[in-house]
Amino acid sequence: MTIARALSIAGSAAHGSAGIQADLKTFQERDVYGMAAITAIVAKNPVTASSIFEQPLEAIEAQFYTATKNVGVDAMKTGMLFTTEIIELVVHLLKNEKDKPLVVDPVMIGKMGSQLLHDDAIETMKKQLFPLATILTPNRHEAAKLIGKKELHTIEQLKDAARELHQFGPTYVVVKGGVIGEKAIDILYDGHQMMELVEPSVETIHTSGAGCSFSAAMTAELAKGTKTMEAVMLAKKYVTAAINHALSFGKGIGSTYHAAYRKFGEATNEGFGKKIKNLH
Ligand code: PXL
Repeated sequence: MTIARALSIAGSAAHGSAGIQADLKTFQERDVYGMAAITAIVAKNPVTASSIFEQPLEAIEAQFYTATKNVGVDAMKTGMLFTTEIIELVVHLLKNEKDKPLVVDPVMIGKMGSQLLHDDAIETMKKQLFPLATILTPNRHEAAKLIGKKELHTIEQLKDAARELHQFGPTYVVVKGGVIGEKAIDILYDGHQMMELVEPSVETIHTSGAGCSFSAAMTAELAKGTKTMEAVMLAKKYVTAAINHALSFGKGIGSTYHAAYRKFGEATNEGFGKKIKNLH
């Protein structure tokens, strides 16, 4: 049997909703063999301050080679990269796998406010990593910061940000707009066409891991050979279901439910905002 293989180079989120944990769960859900190179460990629960345990560069490099040389990859994704040194190493490593699709999720701040990327690493990420990306997937806050704006509020502002970020060299830009009015809107731009991906918004605070899972689902589809536009649209359906069936564990911001698309199928308008589940 053959199976598509995907590698995530990202942080470990001990709470299980985001980071490497979200990526591996999503790869599994999308029938892709998942691998991980952990850059840092974020140990927290949603109500306490987090600690970040950066991993040594040799450990990151060894994980990358284990995955790419012993197993092989069909697509890759980057998430939390934390420092300039880690970005420079990852850029160097990725050049060995240049022909493989790459999703770059420019993770900066966790849902509870932990800083997952040093401010002084932003320029290196823009200049060195963005040009390697097949898809660049900032959320609206990251997109604003990357183009030196305070916040992006309107769809037009999201589109302008997508145009500006495309200049750094990614093939596609997806700006994850989040909720705008009654809708969850993302912008997809390929340098020519601007598309709006629209789903009804879900009324929930339990969205931890949504961004990671969205970009991981894109990575899984690219690993399987799905064309980029279709990969993004399938990923949007996957993450909409995951948010629609979000999990609350009783404290703070809960988790997107990574298995929701498989278990409950495509989200519909019916019951939106009412499907918040508390399994514990
Ligand atoms: O949601 C962004 C994110 C990414 N990566 C790691 C995280 C988080 C948020 O908690 O911990 C490792």
